[in-house]
Amino acid sequence: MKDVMELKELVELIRTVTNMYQHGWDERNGGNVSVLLDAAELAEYLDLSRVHRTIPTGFSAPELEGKCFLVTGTGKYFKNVQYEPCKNLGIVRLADGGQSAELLWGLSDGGRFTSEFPAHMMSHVARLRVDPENRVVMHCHPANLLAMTYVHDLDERAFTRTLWQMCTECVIVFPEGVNVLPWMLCGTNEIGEATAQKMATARLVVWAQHGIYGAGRDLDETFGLIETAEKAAEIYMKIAHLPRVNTISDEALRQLAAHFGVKAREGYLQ
Ligand code: 2HA
Ligand code: ZN
Repeated sequence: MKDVMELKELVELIRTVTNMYQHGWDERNGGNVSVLLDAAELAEYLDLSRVHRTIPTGFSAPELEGKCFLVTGTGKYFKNVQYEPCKNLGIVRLADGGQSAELLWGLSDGGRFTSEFPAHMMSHVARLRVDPENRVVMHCHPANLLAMTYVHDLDERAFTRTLWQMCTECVIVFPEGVNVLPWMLCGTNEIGEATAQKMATARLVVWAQHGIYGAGRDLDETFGLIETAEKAAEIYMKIAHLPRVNTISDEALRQLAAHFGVKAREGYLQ
C-alpha cells in the first residue's frame, strides 16, 4: 500500500484549504470542499473493503453510487487542516443509492463530513452531467462577493455583466457567467437542490448574503474561478459609490470572447 498522505488530491486539498484560509475566505469553520477521487487509484492507497463507519446522508443520489470523495469535515477549521489532516478531512464512498456514506479514511475524532454535503453531492451530479471531467466543488465566504450581494441587483445577467466589466480577464475565465441564489437556509437538501440546478448552467453560484460555490476539473481551476470573481467584486466595491467614467464595453467583451475562443453566455451581451 502507498501512503495515503501522498495521494495527490489530498496533498493539493491541504494546500488549497490553507490558501483559502489565508485569503480570508474561510473564517472559523466557514467553507467546505469536496473532490471526486478515482476509486481504482484510491485502492493503491487504502483497503477499500475496510469501512470505519457508515454515516447516513439524508438524501439519495443514485448517480453517485460507489463513488469516492475527499471532503472537509463539519465544524472543522481550514486553518487547522494542514496540522491534522486525518481529523479534519475524510474520504467517503457513497452507498445505498447515495443514502449513506462509508468512511474509508479520516474524520478520526468521530466527526462527520461537511454540513453542506447535500449541496456538494448534488452539485457533483449536476456538473458531471454537463462535464464528465468535473472533480471539485468548493464553497467559501469571500468578503467582496458577499458585500456585493447587499448592494447589487441579484439578477444573474446584471450581476454577471458587472463582474465581467470589472476586470478584462473575467469574461475569459467564466464566460458562462455567475448564477445567483437568493438567501436560503444553508445546510439543507433544499439549498442543495437549488444550487445543483444553478450548477447546470454555470460553474459559479453565488449564495446571496452567504458566499459562493465553485466547481471545476481540479482544485486550481475551481480556486481560480472564485479568486477571479472575488477580485472583480473587490473592484466593484471600490468603485460602486463613485461616478463611473469608463467601462469595458460590450464590444470589447465580444472581442475578448472571440480572441480567446470562449462563448459568452447567450443573451448576456448587448
Ligand atoms: O460552516 O460554510 O455554509 C460551513 C459553511 C456552511
Ligand atoms: Zn458557508
